[in-house]
Amino acid sequence: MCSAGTEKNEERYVHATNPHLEYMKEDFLYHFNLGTATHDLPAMFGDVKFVCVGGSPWRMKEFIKYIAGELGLVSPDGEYPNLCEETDRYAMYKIGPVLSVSHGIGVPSMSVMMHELIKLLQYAQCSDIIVVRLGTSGGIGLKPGTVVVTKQAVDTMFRPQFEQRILGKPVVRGTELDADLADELLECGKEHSEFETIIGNTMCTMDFYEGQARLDGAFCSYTEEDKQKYLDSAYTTGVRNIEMESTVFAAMCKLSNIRAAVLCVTVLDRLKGDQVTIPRDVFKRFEQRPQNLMGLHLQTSPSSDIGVFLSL
Ligand code: R2B
Ligand code: URA
Repeated sequence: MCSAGTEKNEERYVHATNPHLEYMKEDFLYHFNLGTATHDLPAMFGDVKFVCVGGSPWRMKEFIKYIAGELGLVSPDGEYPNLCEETDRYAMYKIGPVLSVSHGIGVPSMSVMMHELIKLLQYAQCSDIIVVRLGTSGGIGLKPGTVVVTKQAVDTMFRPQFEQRILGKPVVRGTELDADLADELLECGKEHSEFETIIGNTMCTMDFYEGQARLDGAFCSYTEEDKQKYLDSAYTTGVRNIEMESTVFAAMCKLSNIRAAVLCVTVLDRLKGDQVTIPRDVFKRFEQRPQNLMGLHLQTSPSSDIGVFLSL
């Protein structure tokens, strides 16, 4: 049904490559509580062009309210219902062509959400989709509050790959992101002089504590010097921030023919410490920064041309 066109002027469809899907009479997206038999997915989501994903349900609701305001699409009753009704696994909000979805913490949570999101976009016959992860991260050698546009999502050995165990065997997938989209987001960053936006590699880990070389977890088998050496070597290979979802996110977008980017604000400098102790109001200000860049991108960048989608 959906082809994976990538030529210029050719529509680029979302491509869930699983051959078994074709033989399923219906598909229930369990963690979204949405299904092909129970919901008219093309009617609900067929106009989606931009999907923003982020860890927290609250932040993703704030994002849709913010974007609605920026695009002049404020809902008449001021309400933004959660489209994943009666499940608290993930939250999903929509305004015009923009969908906002939470993904929780870590690779497994992101992976489950992405399987269902990719299928949903395919069932809704969406094309020319852009998906951006808006998140928080620990910076390396950066002033807290800096926004990092991910150049390459790398694993804990600084390789641009994601390893998944399938049928008990390792399967390695590439994590390339869309370079043009990253450049456009970086350009948007230049419009915001109150904080810095840079491009660099993002290291994705399976854990917040030992996985990110922290000294303040419940367990720790290495010294402060070991930690510093590891973070220094990460920096040397181009890593500028650390978070917990980028590699699987990038790998799954690549497999399904979706243009994708990762945009994370840093909430501390890991060369200076491990604990995230910035005041709550500063944190809230910081976490709005990736949203602000996305808002600007939607209004101004060549990939977005939101005006075209709004007048469809
Ligand atoms: C960044 O922040 C979260 C951990 O605190 C995690 O989801 C991530 O990638
Ligand atoms: N999120 C992470 O994964 N690591 C940090 O240090 C901060 C936020």
